Amino acid sequence: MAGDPHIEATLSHLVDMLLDFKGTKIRDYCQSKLDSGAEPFAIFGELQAGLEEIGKGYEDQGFRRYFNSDLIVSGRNMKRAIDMLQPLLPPKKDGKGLVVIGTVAGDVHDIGKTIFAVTLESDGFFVIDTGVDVPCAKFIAAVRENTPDILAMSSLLTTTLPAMKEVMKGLTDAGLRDTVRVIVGGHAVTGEFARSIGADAYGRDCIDALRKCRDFMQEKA
Ligand code: B12
Repeated sequence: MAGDPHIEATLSHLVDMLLDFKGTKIRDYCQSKLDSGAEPFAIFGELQAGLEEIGKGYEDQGFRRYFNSDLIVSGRNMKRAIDMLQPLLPPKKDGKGLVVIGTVAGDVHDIGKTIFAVTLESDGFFVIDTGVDVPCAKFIAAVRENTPDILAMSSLLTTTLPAMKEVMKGLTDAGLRDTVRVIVGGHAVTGEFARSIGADAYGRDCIDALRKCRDFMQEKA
C-alpha cells in the first residue's frame, strides 16, 4: 500500500475532509458517494481508513502531524457521517437477539462502538447501548436487568483494557457469566487479549463481529 500514489491521494483527501472544521466537506463527500451508488458501510470503511491515518500521525513520535484538536474534529465529522448514513440502512428485522453494548470505564471513544451497534440493528438484533465510560457495575446491572444474549464491550485505549477484565470478573461474581456470550473489540483489543480475559469472541471489525454474533445465536437455537 505504501508508495501507491492513488491510495495516498485518496487518504490525504479523506484526512482533509475529516479535519474540515465546518463539516461541510464530509457531508458533500457522503452525498456524492451515495449518489454514485456506494453502500453506507463501504463509506464507513473508507472514513475509518482516514481516521487511522490521523491516529498514525498523532502517535508518530518522530514527526507528529496531528494533535488532540485533530482527534476531536475528526471524531465530530465521523459522527456527522454516522448521523447522515444511519437512516439509510435497511430496516430492522426484529428479534434476532438482544445485545447490550458499551465502551468501558475511562474510555470515551464511541464511533466504532456506535457503528457496530448500527450494524447489529440493521441485521435485526435489538441493541441496548449503555454509552461510553461505562462503569463495571452498570454493565453488570444491564446484564442482570435485560438478560441479553450478548454483551459487547469496546476499548480503544490500552489503559482501559483492565476495565474489560473487571467486567468479566464482575459477571462471574454475580453468577451471570453463563447467561451471556461476551464479545470484545476496539483498537486496543486483540484476539489474544480477548482469550486471556475469558471472552467468547474478539471482533476485528464490525463485519467480523457481526458474523460471530450470528454464530452465537445459531449455537443457541
Ligand atoms: C477520533 C479519536 C478520538 C476522539 C473520539 C471521538 C469519539 N466521539 O469517539 C477523541 C478526541 C475524544 C479522542 C480522545 C483521546 N484519544 Co483518541 N483517537 C481517535 C482516533 C483518531 C479515531 C478513533 C475512531 O473512531 N476510529 C474509527 C472507528 C470506526 O474504529 P474503531 O473504534 O477501532 O472501531 C472498529 C473496530 O475496532 C471494531 N470495534 C470497535 N468497537 C468495538 C466493539 C466491539 C464489541 C466489537 C466486536 C468491535 C468493535 O469495529 C469498528 C469498525 O470496524 C484514534 C486513532 C485510531 N487509529 O483508531 C485515536 C486513538 C484511539 N486515541 C488515542 C488517544 C491516546 C486518545 C487520548 C488519550 C488523547 C489525549 N491525550 O487526550 C484521548 C482519550 C480520551 C478518553 N478518555 O477516552 C490513541 C490510543 C492509543 C492507545 N493504544 O491507547 C489512538 C489510537 C491514537 C493514536 N494512534 O495514538 N480520540
